[in-house]
Amino acid sequence: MTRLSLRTCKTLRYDPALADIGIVHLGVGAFHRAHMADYTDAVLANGGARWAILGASLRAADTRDALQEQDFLYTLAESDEQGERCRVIGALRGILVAPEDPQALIEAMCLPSVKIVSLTVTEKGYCHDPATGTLNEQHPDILHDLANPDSPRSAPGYLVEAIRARKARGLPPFTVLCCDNLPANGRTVARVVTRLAELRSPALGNYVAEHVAFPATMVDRIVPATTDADRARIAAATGLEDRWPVVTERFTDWVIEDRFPQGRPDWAARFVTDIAPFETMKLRLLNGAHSSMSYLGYLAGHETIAGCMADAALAYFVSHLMNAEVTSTLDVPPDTDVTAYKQALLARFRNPGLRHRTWQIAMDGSQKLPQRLLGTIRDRLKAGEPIDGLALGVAAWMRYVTGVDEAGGAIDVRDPLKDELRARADAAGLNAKALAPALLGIERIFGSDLPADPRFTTAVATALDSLIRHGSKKTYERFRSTHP
Ligand code: CS2
Repeated sequence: MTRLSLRTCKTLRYDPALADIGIVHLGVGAFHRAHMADYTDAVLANGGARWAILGASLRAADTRDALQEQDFLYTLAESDEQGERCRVIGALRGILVAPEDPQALIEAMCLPSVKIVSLTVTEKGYCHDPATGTLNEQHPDILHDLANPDSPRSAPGYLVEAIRARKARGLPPFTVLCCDNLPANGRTVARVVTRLAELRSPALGNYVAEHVAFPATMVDRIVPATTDADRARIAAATGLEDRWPVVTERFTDWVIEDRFPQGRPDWAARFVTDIAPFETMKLRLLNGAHSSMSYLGYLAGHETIAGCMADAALAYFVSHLMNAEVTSTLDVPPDTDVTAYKQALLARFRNPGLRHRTWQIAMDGSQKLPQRLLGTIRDRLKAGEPIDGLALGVAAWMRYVTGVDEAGGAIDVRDPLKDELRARADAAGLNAKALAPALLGIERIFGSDLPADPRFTTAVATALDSLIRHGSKKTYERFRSTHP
């Protein structure tokens, strides 16, 4: 079958070869390719020829290897209940594999045409402490980057070195655009990067604090990992072989704090001055539901989110969580109908065209729980309100990270803290009274306040006890009858 490439693709509305690199993007995974690259593709098609993207992978070469022979074009397959629609995206003009040549990436970040360095490196890619949002100064990659500043490994290490190099060359800094689901993502990344710069030299720290803009964003699009079945189906639909297409939903949303001193593309996003209400609503309703459902669903044997939603008791739990426990903590964004937002979310979760695996969402829970569940729990406790559903989500994470499923099989737990989680779980044994406090003792996740609040510790231990004794399915079925 003919391979997708600039020569064979007949549907691109512009010539990507004529566009300048205006953006360097760190972390060219499926999410970026389905989200920011899609918005940028529309800008290029509308004549915004200064804004092509040069991607970089900070770890693996697989995306570059798959895409380079197809001139970095790829198919975006968007689905809703009406079916799937395929489009070719041309915004990505190359991919550097950072570990192969760290200097090449720093040079790219120093191109005078580059005005923005954006990131989707996942929560753990910022080497921060999730409970406090500060740089983890003992992180092995940070220690490495301080010892070898011109050949960094971490995203903050690349940002700091490139900002320093641009300054030394008399070039203005780029704007740093975080597109990960971190709480207060602009401010958090600013804090982490400024601290790393300061550890290199106080003057560099001051320069970052004074001159680099870190606008916050709320990003939203569900993007499951691509499978071979997706590749085959998309090739059959388009008539062109694409080694790494991306599958997503029709829905997409992007809210951006409009602070770009060096200019920005005219993305069809929503530009606002205060991002916080948008971000909190999305992290707590969408991602909070996603994480809770992924742990409970995985334990109950559900492979996908659509499968979880087809289980009436689990779907009930998710609605209850949103309506009875999360909504009261939100400061609803302007012009937003939160009831309609929740209804749309449930429909998105049910999308039969997406095989979004519970195992994929369950990854990196230690980095996700604080902004998805724990902030909501803090607000509910402050207001003296019940947290049963939220506590069940946290308990399901605890049951999951023991690494042993309900049938005694192994769970492939992926998490930067997985060794610590496993060691604590093994020492405690499958006993809620020991396991809950053992895991709640990880201050980097839970801080020091939550483990000291008996309303929280009791709710989590009670839910965990039920998960251990009766299994996940019986536990959320019982939840439905006790929380009408
Ligand atoms: C998911 C998110 O994998 C996960 O943790 O919750 O990637 C989610 O699909 C996106 O944030 C949706 O915008």
